[in-house]
Amino acid sequence: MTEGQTKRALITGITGQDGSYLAELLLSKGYEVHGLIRRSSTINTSRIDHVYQDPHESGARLFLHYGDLTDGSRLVTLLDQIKPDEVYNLAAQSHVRVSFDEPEYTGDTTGLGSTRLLEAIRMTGLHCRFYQASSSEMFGATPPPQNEDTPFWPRSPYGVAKVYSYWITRNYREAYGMFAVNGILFNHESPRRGDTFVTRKITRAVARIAAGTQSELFMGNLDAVRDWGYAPEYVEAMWRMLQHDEPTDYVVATGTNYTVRDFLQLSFEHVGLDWEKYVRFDERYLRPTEVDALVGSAAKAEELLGWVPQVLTPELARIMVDADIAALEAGGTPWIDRVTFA
Ligand code: NDP
Ligand code: GDR
Repeated sequence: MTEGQTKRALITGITGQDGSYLAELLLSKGYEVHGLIRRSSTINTSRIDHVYQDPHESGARLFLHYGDLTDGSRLVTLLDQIKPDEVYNLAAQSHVRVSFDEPEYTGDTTGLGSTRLLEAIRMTGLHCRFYQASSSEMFGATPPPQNEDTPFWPRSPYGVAKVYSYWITRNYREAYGMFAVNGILFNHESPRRGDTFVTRKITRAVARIAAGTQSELFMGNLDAVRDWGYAPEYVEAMWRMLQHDEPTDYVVATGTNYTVRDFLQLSFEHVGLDWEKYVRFDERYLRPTEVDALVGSAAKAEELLGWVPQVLTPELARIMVDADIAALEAGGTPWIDRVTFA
């Protein structure tokens, strides 16, 4: 593309946590943004409704298209129609616990889905840049700190599928000279985090317990250690990776570590409650193989991209609890957190 032209991006997974923030970031930078959405019997765009524009309006820059990572021919027709400059592959069956229940489906979307998208780019002859949402779950049982050189030892069908996607992305870079990069992101959370991930499950419960509408919270392994960052900052790192001169892979993390128990304490104490009075154990939330500790080193992202995390886990817990209280107070009115991208 030539200087001064509007850049065009395609985001798979635009209805998810990261996709919604990334869409806002790119819109704020003047991009035309295209998102892949799945057909469902109920509308599933609540995270992006506040930025949606009627395509009939002049100046609309956000466009949604039906498609699915399991449907390779659709990816070809879409890419041919949109001709994006940048493709962000964020779509996945992203829940680790669920991947043990649905290993084959997880492999199909979280693994093979990336090949379908890369192959669609190759078949359409586009010279676009490609971002793959790789994960710290690929490191699995390899002890922290983890960086770009740490060996993978995935511990779930999800982690295994992400390792496959990581390598196919590198292979297309090496085989076809594509600008294809892996962002190896550690856990990142926000008020838009899916309800069944541990942080959001905790902060929603805290808001309800504080309001007197819930009395207990059932949890699994409280000893797991994670490196929890703030999602709006992590989508900025994704974008910076595709603006860099050379395609390479990066770890994105805060470098700090907290247990699930710590996150419980941080969240409950923000509303003046003692978590131990409310939390109960339920083995259904355990995983057949657990990832004990993930703590990343993002030195390369800092050096090459100038990316440094600002919001660390204690502040993140407060942001999420406050947002869940605000959402409860809004009653049935749709509520979404607002972020400002510089
Ligand atoms: P979410 O689960 O919030 O969003 C996943 C998105 O993928 C949704 O938009 C979902 O659509 C879409 N999707 C799922 N299956 C398909 C499919 N077969 N075809 C098309 N779209 C599909 O994930 P996050 O936003 O948290 O994460 C974004 C990506 O980053 C994921 O790939 C995840 O695995 C990865 N990742 C996330 C980390 C995190 O801490 N959040 C850390 C490292 C990696 P729908 O709304 O219809 O369900
Ligand atoms: P994770 O996130 O598996 O790290 O994957 P999740 O929040 O689901 O679990 C984190 C840790 O908390 C423990 N845990 C529980 N987890 C859930 N969901 N529910 C519980 O009740 C519970 N009790 C304890 C888990 O055992 C685990 O150790 C996330 C996803 O976003 C992936 O897509 C992403 O790749 C990784 O982060 C990095």
